[in-house]
Amino acid sequence: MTAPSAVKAALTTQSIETPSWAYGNSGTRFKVFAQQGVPRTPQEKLQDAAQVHRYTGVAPTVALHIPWDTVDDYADLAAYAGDLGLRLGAINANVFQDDDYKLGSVTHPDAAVRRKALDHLLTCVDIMDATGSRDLKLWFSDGTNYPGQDDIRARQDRLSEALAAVYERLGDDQRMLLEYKLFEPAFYTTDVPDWGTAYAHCLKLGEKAQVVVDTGHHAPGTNIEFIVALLLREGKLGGFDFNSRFYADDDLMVGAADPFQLFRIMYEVVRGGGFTSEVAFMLDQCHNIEPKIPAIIRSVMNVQEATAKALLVDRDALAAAQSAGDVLGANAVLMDAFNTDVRPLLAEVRQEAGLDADPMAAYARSGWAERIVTDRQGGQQAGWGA
Ligand code: LRH
Ligand code: MN
Ligand code: MN
Repeated sequence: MTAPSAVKAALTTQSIETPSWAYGNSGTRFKVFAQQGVPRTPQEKLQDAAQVHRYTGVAPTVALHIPWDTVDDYADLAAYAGDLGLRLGAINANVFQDDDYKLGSVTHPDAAVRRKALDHLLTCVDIMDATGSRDLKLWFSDGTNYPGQDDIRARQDRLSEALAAVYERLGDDQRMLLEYKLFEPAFYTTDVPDWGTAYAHCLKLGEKAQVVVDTGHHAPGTNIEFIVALLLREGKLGGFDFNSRFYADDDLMVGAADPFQLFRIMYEVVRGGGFTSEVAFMLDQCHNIEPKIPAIIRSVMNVQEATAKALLVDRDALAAAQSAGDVLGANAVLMDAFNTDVRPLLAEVRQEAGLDADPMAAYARSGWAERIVTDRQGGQQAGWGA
C-alpha cells in the first residue's frame, strides 16, 4: 500500500466544486417537491455552499448556471462569495430552456435562433471575466426526435461554427468544457452524444477546449474509466460532472449507486496524472427528496473516499503483477485498496486541518438547517428555471 502520509498529503490538495442548482428545489418532470429553507437567491445558494465548505474543507468553489443565477453585478457576487470564503467556479451556459430552442440552439435550422444561442454563450464569457471563472461549461440539448427531421451533418457544421466563435472569445486563462450526453431531451439524435464527438470538436478547436465527463450521461454498461484513461492520455480531460445513476441521467448523489465505479474512475485519474487543477472535480446533482446541504456534504465525502482508495493502490505491486501476467494478483492489488476502510484516514485528514472528523454530524449540530427554515420566509424559492 502507498504510505498513508503520502495519501493524506494528496487528499489535502483536492478540491470539489459544488453546483449552485443543487441547493435549490428540483424534481422530475412529474413533480418538484419544495423543501423548507431552500435559497431564494444566488447569494443564499452561496451561503449554503459555504456550509458545505466549512465542514468538509474541500469545496471552496461554486458553479453557476446562467440564467438560473442571474444577478445585476457578477463582480459583486464574486466579492460576496469571497466574504464567505468561497470562489465562483465554472459558468454553465443554458441554451435549453427557451421556447425558441424547441428544434435546437446552436444547431437550430434558423440562423436567428443560432445567433441568440451564440450571444448567450458569449455573454457567459463576459460573466466569466467578471467572476474570474476559468471554465465555461457547455452542454447542448440539441438533437432531433425523428429520422429525417434535420440534416445530421449540417447540424455538426452549425455546432462547429458556434464553438469556434466562442473559442475565439476565450481569454488566455479561460477554457471551454464540452459536455456530452447520450440522449434526453432529444430521443433520436443528439448533436453531442458521446465523448468521441466532444473530443473531435475539442481537438479541432485547440488546447483551451476540453471534454467534460458527466458520469450520468452514458449508455448503461459503458466503461467510463476507459474514457477517462483515454481522454487523459490525449490531454483532453477537462473535468467531471459527478453524480450517480441507476438507469439514465438520475443525478443522484455521486458514489451512492456504484462506489466501485467511482473508485475505478478515480484510479484512472490518479494513474493518468489527472489529480491536478487541470481536471475539475465538479458535482452535478439534484436532491429531490433528501435534504440538500447534507446530501452535498455526503457527496463530497464520497468523492474523497473514492479518491483516498485510488491513492492507496500499490502501483508498484500492481505493475509487477501486470507485467508478470498475474491476472488474479493484479486484480487483488486493486481490490485491496477498494476494500480498505478509508474513513479513519479521512477523519485524521480533517482533524489535522482543524475540522470536525465527522462533517455530517458537525453540520447537523450547527443549527444551520433550522436557521434557514426560520430566516428564509417568503419570496420565491430557487429551483430549475429560477
Ligand atoms: C444536462 C446536465 C448539464 C446541465 C445540467 C443542469 O443533463 O448534466 O450539465 O447544465 O444537467
Ligand atoms: Mn452535467
Ligand atoms: Mn445531466
